[in-house]
Amino acid sequence: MVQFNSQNDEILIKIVYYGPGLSGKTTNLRVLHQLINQETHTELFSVDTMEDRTLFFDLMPVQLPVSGRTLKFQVYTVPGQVHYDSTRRIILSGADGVVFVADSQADKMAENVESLNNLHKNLNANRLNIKTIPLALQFNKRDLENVAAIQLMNQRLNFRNCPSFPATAVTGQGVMDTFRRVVQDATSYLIDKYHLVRDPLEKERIRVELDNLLPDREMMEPIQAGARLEDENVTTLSYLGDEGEVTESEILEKAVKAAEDSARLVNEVKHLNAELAEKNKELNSLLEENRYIRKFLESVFHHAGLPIATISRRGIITNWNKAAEQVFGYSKVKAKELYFSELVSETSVLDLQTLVSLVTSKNQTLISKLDMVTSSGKSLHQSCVLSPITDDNGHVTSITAILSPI
Ligand SMILES: Nc1nc2c(ncn2[C@@H]2O[C@H](COP(=O)(O)OP(=O)(O)OP(=O)(O)O)[C@@H](O)[C@H]2O)c(=O)[nH]1
Ligand SMILES: [Mg+2]
Repeated sequence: MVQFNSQNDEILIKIVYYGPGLSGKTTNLRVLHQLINQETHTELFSVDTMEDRTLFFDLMPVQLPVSGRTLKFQVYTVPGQVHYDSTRRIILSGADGVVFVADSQADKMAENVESLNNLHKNLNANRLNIKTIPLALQFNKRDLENVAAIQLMNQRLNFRNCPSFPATAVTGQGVMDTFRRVVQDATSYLIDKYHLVRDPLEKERIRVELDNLLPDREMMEPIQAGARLEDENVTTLSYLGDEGEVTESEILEKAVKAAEDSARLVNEVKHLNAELAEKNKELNSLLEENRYIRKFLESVFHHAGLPIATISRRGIITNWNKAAEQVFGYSKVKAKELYFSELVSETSVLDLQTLVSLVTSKNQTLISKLDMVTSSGKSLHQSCVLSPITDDNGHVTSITAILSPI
């Protein structure tokens, strides 16, 4: 189902993990999720599980920026249990690469062979060819005692000499090797098939970049055998459709579509949350800066050697610093009950009114001389700087008065 979006150079590639029940397909995805999630923060979705048996599918979208393009891998597992054949067929539709996870235990060989035949049949049903589709084999559970020899597994299962990997998925061994190979093979197969890149050097660059993006690093914690999916960082989804008169395969197709939509939405929400957290961080640092500036201005205001007052549009004193308390003899509390004009002698009241209306209407700073009076009635000849304080719309909301003796 490779899809291209030429506008933003996106290539969508579908990889399916196939194999008999309990062979370790879901475990592979859980390990990949742990290893890849560190950089890509991708989500692992599990749609309908029961006691850790996949009933529908698991899906892990992996987005890798490679050589100016975005490669979007949709990595699926199918349910291995024999009776979920139609689900397997539908999930396989449009696959661009397959990993066949075989169970290495000697007594599971017949199930492996049956599942491989089933893969052949279902690929055919989707008009895909098992002889040409990018395919990797994984011989899993090598840690167990009763395993078949690798040579025998290759003889019985590797019908076309495709790459095969021994693995112990529960501890992560072999998981990334298998994935890296199918990613490389599917990508180069599609690039060649659709002539997406013609320059061989560019192709090689893509191969190297993909290899670097998928390094074989250590797992953080081994997956516990039998650990429930819900215990981990896995989003479980259920399909609750309104089926009506439709066939089984229509229901399944609808369900796959619905689950994919849910998975996409959960991913979008996750990214939006991450953006929101980033914005919050920015906001917090702005708040911190604002707090600092405020403290700085408060300190300048209170400790300035000159009397400073702020005056509301109605002329009432709204703030009053220490120097003003000392020079005029009014405490801050008392001053805030006064009109600024009460500090001005009768001869200067008209001058003050003119000054205030000019500062307010013209939104500009003015300097003038005023005769003022202290609380004890003493006259003070002062130089007064009146400056407007405006809101975000440029409207003057109050005035600052800075006084100094002449
Ligand atoms: N010993 C051992 N157990 C493993 C290994 N890989 C997976 N298992 C266990 O095998 C069981 C089945 O693994 P899953 O990953 O759920 O198998 P599955 O292929 O997804 O099974 P279905 O969803 O039923 O098709 C779990 O208990 C795993 O812990 C392994 O490498 N070694
Ligand atoms: Mg499973």
